[in-house]
Amino acid sequence: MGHYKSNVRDLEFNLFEVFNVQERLGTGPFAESDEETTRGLLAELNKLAVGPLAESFAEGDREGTKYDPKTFTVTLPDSFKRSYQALWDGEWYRLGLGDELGGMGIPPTVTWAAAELILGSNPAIFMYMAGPNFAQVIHRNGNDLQKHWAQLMIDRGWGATMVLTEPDAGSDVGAARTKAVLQADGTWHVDGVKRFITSGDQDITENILHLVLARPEGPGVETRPGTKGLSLFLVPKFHFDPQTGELGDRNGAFVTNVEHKMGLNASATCEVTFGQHGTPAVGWLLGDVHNGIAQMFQVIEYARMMVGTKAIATLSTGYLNALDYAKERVQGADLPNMLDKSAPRVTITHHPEVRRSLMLQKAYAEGLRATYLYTATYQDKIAMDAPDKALYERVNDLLLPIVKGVGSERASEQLTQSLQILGGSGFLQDYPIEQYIRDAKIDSLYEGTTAIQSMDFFFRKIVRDKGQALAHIAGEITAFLSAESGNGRLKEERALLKQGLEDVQGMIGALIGYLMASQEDSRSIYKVGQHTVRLLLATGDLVIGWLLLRQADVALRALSGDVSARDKSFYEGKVAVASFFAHNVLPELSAGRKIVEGADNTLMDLTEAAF
Ligand code: ST9
Ligand code: FAD
Repeated sequence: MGHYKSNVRDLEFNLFEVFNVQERLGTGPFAESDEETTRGLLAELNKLAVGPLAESFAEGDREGTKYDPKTFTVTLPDSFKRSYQALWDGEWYRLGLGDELGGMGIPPTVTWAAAELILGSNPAIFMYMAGPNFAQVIHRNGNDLQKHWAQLMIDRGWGATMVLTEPDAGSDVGAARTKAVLQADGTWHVDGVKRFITSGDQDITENILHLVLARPEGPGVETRPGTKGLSLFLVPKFHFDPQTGELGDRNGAFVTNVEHKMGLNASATCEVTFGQHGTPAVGWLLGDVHNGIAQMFQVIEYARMMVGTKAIATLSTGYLNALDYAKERVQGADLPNMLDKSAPRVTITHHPEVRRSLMLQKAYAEGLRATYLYTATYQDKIAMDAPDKALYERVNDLLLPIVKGVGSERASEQLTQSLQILGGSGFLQDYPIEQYIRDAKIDSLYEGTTAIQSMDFFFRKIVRDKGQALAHIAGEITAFLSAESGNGRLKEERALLKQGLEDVQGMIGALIGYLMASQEDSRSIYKVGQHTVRLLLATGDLVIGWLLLRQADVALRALSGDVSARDKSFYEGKVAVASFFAHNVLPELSAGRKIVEGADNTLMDLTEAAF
């Protein structure tokens, strides 16, 4: 058996029993899809994920990428390349594409469910396959010729990168110094050093198109500071015939270093130097407009959803590996018999602490899966041009930092608990969890650290939005609370959820109060800054608690009818995990609210020397 333990049953439960994607299949942009083919698609991809894709997961880590500074090139392990090829040959890159570029015509919920299988099995493969999706952004924003290039990228299987970060411009993208100088022929010469660029080079695709943020200059070009002064340039690794895509000379974008990392070692993280090795790095302005940061955010939104889903996928396989181990490992006596030295030894699933930990891992793995799929339901509605599309876009925007920020933080935290279940064995490379932890840690760092996600969540997605998207979600939770069902079985849990909602609303109220007060006393905003991560995580817990209870509701209804023995256990697990989370996690939100309401600035008054 390979390392990857997928959970197709839970994916299908979310899709068809909770979020009713079948109501959208066969309609509008998804006219060609139906339930049977969707289930078939997941089954087929699952076979690939647990087999050929998972096969190179450990070797990709141990062997890693190889960099040759003489030729500025990166090579990948052979086994990893075979896995990539299997995914490409199956045309799975079409999953996320719209019809105009040969997509599969399936809703985003199904796309992301499918993505989970790849991301849980071998996430670096998914990242190398960014070309078609980035081509879609080029197609959406490009001029007619660039739209054609987007199609070429897909037809010829090119790779792609997103190039923002520089040594002095990480979270603060607007500090970027890389410039692009306008040439007489209308092209631009990009000049600067970017670092930490994922898939900056590889030996699996014939060409790579870099999407580069740089500051434009030249005759008639206004140079502005900050993110709003950045434009987005298309900079190929090799020049190409604009009509046929036939490769030409090497362009001046060279990988000048590859980082040695804690994990995700099959994914090449590169320093890319533009125009400083004797060859100009020629670029083309995307869509002929200076609107770089907004264009790049179209890529970033995909990538943030991807990163959250990656973390959640890894947590799920970590939990399932730990569960399998715990069911086999015999150690110690059952607690009531602890004083009887000759009592029979039991599997560790009998120990209350092991059970508690496994149930919390299950809650976050399944609750976060429900969270990213719930988010994707809004992407379905957006794709369908639903009447309230503008609101749904805001709701999707509000949920993204939860998927990315909460998904990555909870995955890291809970994966260390998955490892703990294996005792000392968990520390060994004989089991995949130590690699999961190393590979998943990056998820709270790239695509905007958790601090950045939390500030985006509060300042942009709540305050600037005037709370509209937030009110929509609160309305959904309130509607659930008032729709009494489940024969009163979840009464206490609903009360706990109601309290959780009030606590999160209380936290937000307090933070808005500090923000308002900062108009008089500018230092008051520090009180907000100290607690945005707390708010993000608390809102995540609230959404998870709610979605688990929604699932429990569905499960209780299923249990009142005829179900197979296997389904009975599945549904009972759903009820149990929702109740556990409500009783063991949601009450913590009240403490969080107290802390936020009692915020002061002593932390900010302290001198650096006192730390
Ligand atoms: C990175 C890549 O880390 C790591 C992994 C790469 C993996 C690649 C492969 C991916 C494959 C994906 C495939 C998907 C496939 C799917 C299908 C699969 C089957 N939302 O607040 P302001 C815009 S890359 C939207 O003033 P500051 C907006 O235009 C590096 N737009 O910002 C705004 O203007 P306006 C990642 C937003 O203070 C403008 O920015 N690096 C949002 O100037 C200015 O906004 C980072 O992520 C948003 N949430 O700058 C940087 N926010 O206001 C992190 C801003 O008029 N840092 N805009 O609308 C930040 O995000 C900062 O907050 C900052 C601040 C840079 C935006
Ligand atoms: P910094 O911005 O220096 O942050 C350091 C610490 O300070 C963090 O804890 C951060 O949360 C905190 N901090 C910073 N600013 C604030 C603030 N205003 N308020 C509160 N806290 C703050 N970039 C690309 O462009 N393309 C890629 O493909 C890409 N892939 C990557 C792959 C890997 C493996 C890695 C490690 C990075 C990658 N990155 C990529 C870069 C990544 O997006 C950045 O590392 C990330 O945005 C953080 O920037 P930084 O590392 O400079 O940290």
